[in-house]
Amino acid sequence: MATSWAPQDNALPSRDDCAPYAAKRRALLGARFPTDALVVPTGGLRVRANDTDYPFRPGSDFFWLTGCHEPDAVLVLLPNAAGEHQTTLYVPGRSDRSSSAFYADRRYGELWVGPRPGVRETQAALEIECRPLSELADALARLAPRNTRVLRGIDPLVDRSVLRWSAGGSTVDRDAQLAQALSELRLVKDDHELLALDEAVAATVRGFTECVGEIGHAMTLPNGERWLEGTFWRRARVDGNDVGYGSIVACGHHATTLHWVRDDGPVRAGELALLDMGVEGRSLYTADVTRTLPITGRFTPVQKKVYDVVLRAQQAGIEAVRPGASFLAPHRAAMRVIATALEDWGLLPGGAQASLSDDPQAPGAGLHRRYTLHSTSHMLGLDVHDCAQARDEAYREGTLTAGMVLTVEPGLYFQPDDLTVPPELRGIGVRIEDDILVTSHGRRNMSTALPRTAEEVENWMGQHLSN
Ligand SMILES: [Mn+2]
Repeated sequence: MATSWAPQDNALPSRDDCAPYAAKRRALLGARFPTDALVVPTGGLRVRANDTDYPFRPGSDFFWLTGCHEPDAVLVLLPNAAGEHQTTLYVPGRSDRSSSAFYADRRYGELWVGPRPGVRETQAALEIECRPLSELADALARLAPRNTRVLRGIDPLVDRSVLRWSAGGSTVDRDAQLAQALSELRLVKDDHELLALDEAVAATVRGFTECVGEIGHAMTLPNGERWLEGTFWRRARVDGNDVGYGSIVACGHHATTLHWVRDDGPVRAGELALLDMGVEGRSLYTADVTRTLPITGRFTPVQKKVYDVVLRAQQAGIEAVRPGASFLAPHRAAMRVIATALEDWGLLPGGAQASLSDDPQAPGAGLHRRYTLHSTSHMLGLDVHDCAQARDEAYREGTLTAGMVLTVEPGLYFQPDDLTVPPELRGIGVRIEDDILVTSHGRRNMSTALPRTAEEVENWMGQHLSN
C-alpha cells in the first residue's frame, strides 16, 4: 500500500498574519519573568465517547502566544543571559505517506484526518523555532524547578512530567502567577485581536438576522428553539470556527433560566425569544451578543415596558464605559436604572436607594438582585469570559483602559413562579448585550449593526421575518 503514489506537495505555507503580534505578546510575557523558563501547553484531543473525540480547540493562552492550531503542542520560553527568552515550539510531526501512522493512526494519520502542518510547516507559518514533540520530554527534564513556571491543568502529560516539582509546595503558587500574568496581559487587545473581534461580531450579526428569517419555520416545530440554535451554528461554522459558547435560545419563560442551553422548547406567538449567541471566528476570538425579540415581530405593551427599562439600563451602562472609569461603573449605572424602575413598579419595598446600598447588612440591600441575577459586564476575547485568572485589582476592582473589550448586558428576569411580581410580568426575561471596546476617548460599540431599541427591533424583524 505504501508504493506507487505521486509525489506529495511539500510547499511551505506563507507567514500567518498573527506572527508578528504573537512575537510581541511572547516578549511581553517574557519581560514579566526575565529569569524564568515558561512552559505553556495547548492541550490535546479529548474523548467524547468511545473512539470519537470532541473537535479540538487550542488553549487560549497558548494560542494567544503562538497562533498555532495544532493539538498537543507545547511552547517553551528559555531565559538567556541577555534577559530575553529563546522560544521553542514543540509540535507533533506530520503523519504523511512516509510514516506508518499515515495509515494506522485514526486520530493523527493524514489518511484519516487530512494533511496537517508539521514541524517545518508550523515554523514557516508562525516564525517560531519548532522542534518535534518527541523531544519535549528531554527538554522538560532539563529545566530547573526553581526557575520554571508551567501553565497547569491544560496538558496532563506536561502536568505529570513536572509533578515531582510540586513536592515542595511552592511551585504551584509560581505557576498560578504565570496564569495570572497571561490573563492580565490579555486584558488589553492589540489591533490584530480587535480585527478578529470585529469579524466575529459581523458573523454574529449575520447569524442573528438569519435566525429571524427562520422564526416562522421554528414555530411549526415542537422544539423550534433547536432550529434557531442550528441556524446560528451553521453561520458560525461557515464564517468562523464554531460558536464561542453554547447558544442560549430561550423562548417564553425559558428566558428566566440564565443558562438555558437545552434549547429544546417551542417558539410561540406572543412570547419573547432571548437569544444569547456568539460566533467564534477562525482566529478563535468570540463575540457575545444578546437580543430579546418578540416572536411575532411586535412587542406587547407589558413586554415593551420591561424591554425599555433594560434598554435604558444598558444605555447607561454603555455610556459609563470610558478609559479611567472603574470596571464596575457600567454595572452600577445599569443597576441604578433598573432599581429605580423596580421601585416605580412597587417591587422594592425598601426603595431603590436602599437596594443599591454597598452595605450588604443594610435593610433592603440587594433586593433588586432577585430580578437581575447576574453582573453586567465581563471581558471578552479568545474566551467568552476572558482573562478569568486576572487579579481583582487588575480586572473586577480595576480601571478600564483603552483596548479592553467588555460586554454590557443587564437583564430583568421575572420567574414564572415568583409570587412577588404581578402575574402579567411572570415568565418574562429580557437581556440586551453588546460588545464594547474602550477607546482612548470613550468607547465603540462593536455590535451596533444589530438593532437595540424596541422600534428598531420591530422594523428589522419586519424586514426579515418570513412565513
Ligand atoms: Mn456575556
